[in-house]
Amino acid sequence: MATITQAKVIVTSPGRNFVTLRITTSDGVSGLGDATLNGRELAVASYLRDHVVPLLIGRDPARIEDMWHYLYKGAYWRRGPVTMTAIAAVDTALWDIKGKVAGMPVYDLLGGRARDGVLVYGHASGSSTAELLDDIARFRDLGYRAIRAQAAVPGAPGTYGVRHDAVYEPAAAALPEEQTWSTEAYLAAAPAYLTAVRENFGFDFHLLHDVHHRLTPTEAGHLGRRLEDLRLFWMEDPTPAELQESYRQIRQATTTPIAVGEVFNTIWDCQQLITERLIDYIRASVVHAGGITHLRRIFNLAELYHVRTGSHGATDLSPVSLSAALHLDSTVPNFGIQEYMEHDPLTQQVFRASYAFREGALYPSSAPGLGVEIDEEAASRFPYDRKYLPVGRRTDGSVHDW
Ligand code: CS2
Ligand code: MG
Repeated sequence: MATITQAKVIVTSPGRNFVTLRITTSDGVSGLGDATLNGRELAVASYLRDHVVPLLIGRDPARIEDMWHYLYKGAYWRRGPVTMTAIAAVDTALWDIKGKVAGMPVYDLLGGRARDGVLVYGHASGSSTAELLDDIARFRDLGYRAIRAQAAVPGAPGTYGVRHDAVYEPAAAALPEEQTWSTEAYLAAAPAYLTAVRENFGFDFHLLHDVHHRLTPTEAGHLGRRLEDLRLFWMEDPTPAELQESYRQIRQATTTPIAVGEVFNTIWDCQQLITERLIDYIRASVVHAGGITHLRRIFNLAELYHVRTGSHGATDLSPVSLSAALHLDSTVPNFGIQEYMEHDPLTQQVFRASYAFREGALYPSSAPGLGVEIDEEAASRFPYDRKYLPVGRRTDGSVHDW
């Protein structure tokens, strides 16, 4: 029986910070897991390096399910983004190893593909409606069949999701940038620019929008109702979801589809949202929701309640977790859509992924395992560079949800 002989935490910053776990077995097979938690990367690196890695050495890499429960229940302290991102990295690396040992892509270990291409969405944005419309046209020219639209809001310079460089990266400051938020300004602007998108491009592509946790349930219900004629694919994170039952009010107010969950890290964060059908899409991701093993449980629960998948896939989720996401997305019957932000060219120098983009979809690698590698020599050339996500403040100066 092979055993785990090494587990190495690789912290690198090619374009942005990433944490990657490489597990190697006595058979010389190694697997990768993404352990990146934007703005708190070193917390996960330490959780792995100082507390988990000593537990892995000598254990059987084939016993993925046992390992998951050993790390989840064995820690005593449960749930939370740091713990579940660390467990996710171990879990994903073990699936990568299992695929390599079996000589099969991970999607075949998960029951085989239900679809070839994984529908993805791009991210159009603009500092004005005109800029947004130009960006929408660009993504349509690139072949995207689903596009998220975000534009700046006059009076709220900290509006979420407006790209200022080639790659969108919100964690750009050495200390948290404090961004002003105005719900009134946003509720005046967003319906107008989203309407302009439909008026200029019609309805032959999926249009998505991310509210980014900023509204009350009442405000979110009002916005959803105003957007109904635009036939959004989804309205994302309309209100913070710690109070899962607050989504009942949004659900009662509007038929605009609702997506939530990129900040979730266990099935218990979304159990009520799913079983009461308060949402249409669950956004939990491989890297932050306990790995392939746990995310598959969330997706299987969601299937029973007609909730589809829509995993998070911003550039702060590495090519390792995107590769893993595509393998899982390929197999689940209730797949909805996969978020895709092309990584920085520097990131692509360090991570060698073999998924391919074609006609608005991503195609996972058919190589054994996940089909992604990290060039550790290249990674060593990009030392960690602490960055923080912004902090939101209302116009009266009080802290708001960013
Ligand atoms: C966003 C993310 O992709 C999304 O839907 O919510 O850009 C999110 O803000 C970042 O991943 C946070 O690190
Ligand atoms: Mg989001």
